[in-house]
Amino acid sequence: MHYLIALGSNQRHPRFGLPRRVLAAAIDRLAGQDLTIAKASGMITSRPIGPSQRSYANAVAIIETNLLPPRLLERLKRIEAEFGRRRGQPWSRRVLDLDILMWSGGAFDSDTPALTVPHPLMRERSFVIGPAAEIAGDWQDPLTGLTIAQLHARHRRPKKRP
Ligand code: PH2
Ligand code: MG
Ligand code: MG
Repeated sequence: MHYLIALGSNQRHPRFGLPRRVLAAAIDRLAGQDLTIAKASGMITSRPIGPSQRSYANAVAIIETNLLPPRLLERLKRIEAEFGRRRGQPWSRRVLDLDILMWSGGAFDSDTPALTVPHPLMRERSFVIGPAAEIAGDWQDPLTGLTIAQLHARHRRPKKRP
């Protein structure tokens, strides 16, 4: 199956360096015997949403793997931990954040937000939808029926007045 995953960093890594380097290293680290990187978007710098003041490097990637969402999430968490991610306050600064956004299996419902696919906040986040439109514009959100390209177009249109 195919997955769309989000990468984010707003803290440097002692070895890899600045957030953009962290994301590049994470993409290298993700690839393996049972997981291939099909496409990676360009990287953007985005203004932080939430309590952390530091700007983020963000990107998305399409990966191909036979792992089901719970196993893939375990893998992502393990890589975050390897990169020195500390479990702290929600949304605090982080060396590496890897989130599952969508998968080719449609919706995956779970009590755990991290395992809910599509990612519940994905549609509102320009730092996700922008890079995603670059490599996965034709992917369809099973909840709204809109493609990523359509979600992206909504972000670009000025907000309607009430
Ligand atoms: N991730 C968050 C909270 N806020 N802001 C930006 N710009 N980029 C992120 O990746 C991000 C965020 C929680 O995961
Ligand atoms: Mg996140
Ligand atoms: Mg996360």
